[in-house]
Amino acid sequence: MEFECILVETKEKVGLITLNRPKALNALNDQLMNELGVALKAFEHNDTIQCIVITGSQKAFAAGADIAAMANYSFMDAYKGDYITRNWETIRQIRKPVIAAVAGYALGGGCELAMMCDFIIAADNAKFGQPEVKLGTLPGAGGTQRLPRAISKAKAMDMCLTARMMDAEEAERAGLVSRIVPADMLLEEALSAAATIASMSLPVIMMIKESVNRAYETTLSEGVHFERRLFHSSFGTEDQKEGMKAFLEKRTPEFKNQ
Ligand code: CO8
Repeated sequence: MEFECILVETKEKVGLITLNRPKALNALNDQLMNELGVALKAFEHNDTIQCIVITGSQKAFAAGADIAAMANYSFMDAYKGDYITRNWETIRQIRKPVIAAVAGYALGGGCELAMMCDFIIAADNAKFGQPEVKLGTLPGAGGTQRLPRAISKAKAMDMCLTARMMDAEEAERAGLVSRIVPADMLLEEALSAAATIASMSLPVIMMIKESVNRAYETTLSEGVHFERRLFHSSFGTEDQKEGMKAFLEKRTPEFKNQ
């Protein structure tokens, strides 16, 4: 498939998706969301790829859903149409790790897209916000649900009700982003983190992702039980044998994803 709204590259074991509608600050329209879904699924099914990075431009990761596209929607357009469901949750179905590398604006659906990734690395110029209230609507892709889990109810309410933006420093303090890097180092840093992840055992990476995500869906005791079973099952992999043997032999492990 030819892409027009995103750029797709591979860097050894890392798949890189760059949102690319610069004139609209990467506003997330139907076409972009279609292409994003196709690219994500292609990386998911590509045996060479072990980690995915989604990024935007220096000015904007994404300034939200495309306001021009939805401005005249009726309730029925919104409720029955597939714009609203188009690949917005696809990213949650990807079992390989997905890193959001965010510079500039991550607003509305852009902030929600970043939060759907497994973690966010922010450039020092990043700005996060849920400004939908200013448009007479509210976050529709998980903003009111994922923000409180990520940064507390108080800050989530503040951001969603006042539409104020959070800069990178505050986002890191609040736990929304895992690290901040200088804007011109963002991609390098994100690709390096992705390459580190991609050097590990893919089945184990997938188990870790599944287990951490389970923490948001279940009780502590059920979550620990789930983790314990995955821990047990890791002993059925060749990679666990190789990882522990390599440690004892003081060498770098060679994982085979088996
Ligand atoms: N949609 C469409 N076009 C946009 C968007 C957007 N979200 N954001 C920016 N643009 C366009 C502008 O219209 C402008 O186009 P043009 O040059 O043709 O006039 C171009 O991008 C550049 O934008 P600005 O001139 O405004 O640039 P500034 O640097 O002055 O301002 C801002 C940058 C602050 C980011 C500003 O553009 C802005 O406030 N944008 C809107 C942010 C916003 O409100 N986002 C939330 C959108 S609603 C949403 O995301 C709901 C998600 C629900 C998902 C539901 C799934 C189920």
